[in-house]
Amino acid sequence: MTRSAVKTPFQKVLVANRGEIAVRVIRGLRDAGIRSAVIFSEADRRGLPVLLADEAYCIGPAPSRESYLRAEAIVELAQQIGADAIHPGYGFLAENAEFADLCTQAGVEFVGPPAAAIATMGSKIESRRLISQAQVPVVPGGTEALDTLEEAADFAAEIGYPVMLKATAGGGGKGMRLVHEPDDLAGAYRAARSEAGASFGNDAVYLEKYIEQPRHVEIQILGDEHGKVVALGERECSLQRRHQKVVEESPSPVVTPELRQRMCDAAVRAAEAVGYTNAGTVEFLLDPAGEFFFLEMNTRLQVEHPVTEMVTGLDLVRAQLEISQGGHLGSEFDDIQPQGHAIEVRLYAEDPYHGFVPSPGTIRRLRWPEGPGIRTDSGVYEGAEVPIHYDPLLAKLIVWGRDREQAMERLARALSELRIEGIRTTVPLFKTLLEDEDFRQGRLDIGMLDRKMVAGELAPDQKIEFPELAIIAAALEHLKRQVRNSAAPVREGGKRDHWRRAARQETLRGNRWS
Ligand code: MV4
Repeated sequence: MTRSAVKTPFQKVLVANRGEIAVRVIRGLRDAGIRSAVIFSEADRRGLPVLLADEAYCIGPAPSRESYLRAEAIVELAQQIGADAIHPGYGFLAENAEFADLCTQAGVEFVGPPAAAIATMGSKIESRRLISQAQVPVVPGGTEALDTLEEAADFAAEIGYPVMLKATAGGGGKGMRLVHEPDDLAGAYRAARSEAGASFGNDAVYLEKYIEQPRHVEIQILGDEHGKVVALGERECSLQRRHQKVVEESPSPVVTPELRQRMCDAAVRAAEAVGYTNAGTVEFLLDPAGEFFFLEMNTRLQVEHPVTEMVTGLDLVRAQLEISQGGHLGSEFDDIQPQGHAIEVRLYAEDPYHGFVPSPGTIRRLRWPEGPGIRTDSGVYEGAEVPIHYDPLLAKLIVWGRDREQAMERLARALSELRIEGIRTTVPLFKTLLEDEDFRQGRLDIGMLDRKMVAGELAPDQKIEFPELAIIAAALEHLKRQVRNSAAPVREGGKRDHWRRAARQETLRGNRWS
């Protein structure tokens, strides 16, 4: 990228985030030779970002409202320490138009799009209007708020059931209701409005046709401040639960070069329609017939940006920084084609087999996988505390292979090397997922993970690798326990389960730490 003469280069940037994304941005800054400063809450005093940044400033107590969300205090801090810009990461203040505005007013560059673009994309009906005018296919439905139940009923009858009620201020599934038939509309309409009101302080809702069994495919875009917008290909993000993505990959197993071109062109038109600059993501639903529809735009760097980095060779944080310093997107960003295949799995401090309840605590042992095609983006280290106050994403494991098969092989290897002890994580889920035939074949849709979890198809401990060893180990374990508990009677029920569990534990013990 070439620099503009208008803006002065950054010397110091304040990272207004925590965890793995703060670490990612700090790394980008160091590569670019820019000094990094990071904010932290009292709960994150010993966090990895604090260790890695050049400067670190406590911004308040643990609750986000009193720390990472203190817009004014963060901007003031940036001014005090002489930071030229603020990088918001994702979450917290990243998609807050007022915060972006506040930065600009204070003469601190906001590393992200203009406040107006954030605001426009924050309104679902406004963005649908603008974007359909730009010849981007949007999900069939309305572009007006439905003020009465009667209006909603008339419009639903017109577009045909099933329909989806959505909050105009929404996103992320809040205030959203699926309605299969006219009899269910009244209840859903009331529920959607009250949930929207409670969540967004705005209870306006509109209607869309419901798209069945779609995939979630999104396009990464970059826009510079001189009118150039480029698209960097897609990420397949269908594997999610409750609007929380779990696995992402690029390219999508079903996107052909021709479809990619059309989706990329549509994403560029969507970004241009709102005067977008910096990094952004245009989300689409891709239906089983191969038709795609604009869903919403995320006006930030996303969690899953590394899969795009792995297949394009680009550094998106670096690109963001260059764009914010007035840089031009050069020809190296033109006609990007994915090279090989990347898969990311999100390592959450959550127990996937108990409703994904958060599992905070101390990471007692930690060993990252290494070797060809492996990347870990982490916010933790051995001995670190995982606080309860924030999103439980610990790290992301990203693998690259020449094709999807090799990426899956390497993911299996990486997961077999990875050890995280002391807290529960989503790691065992990925091991079973890699053995799932639908996943292996790339047969994904947005409901797949929930269906398989409910059906118990991704349950752990489905196979014992060395049956003979396991039986001997189990017998030993059983005898030990019988001796230990000799006063207590051996329970009859669940005996087989107990044996299997003991066998499993004993087998695993054999190949633990050196
Ligand atoms: C939809 C849809 C089907 N049809 N809209 C979920 C969150 C919000 N961003 C939009 N969402 C959806 N909108 C129509 N007309 C299905 C979803 C949806 C979804 C979308 C993307 C990724 C995961 C999802 C999980 C459930 C529902």
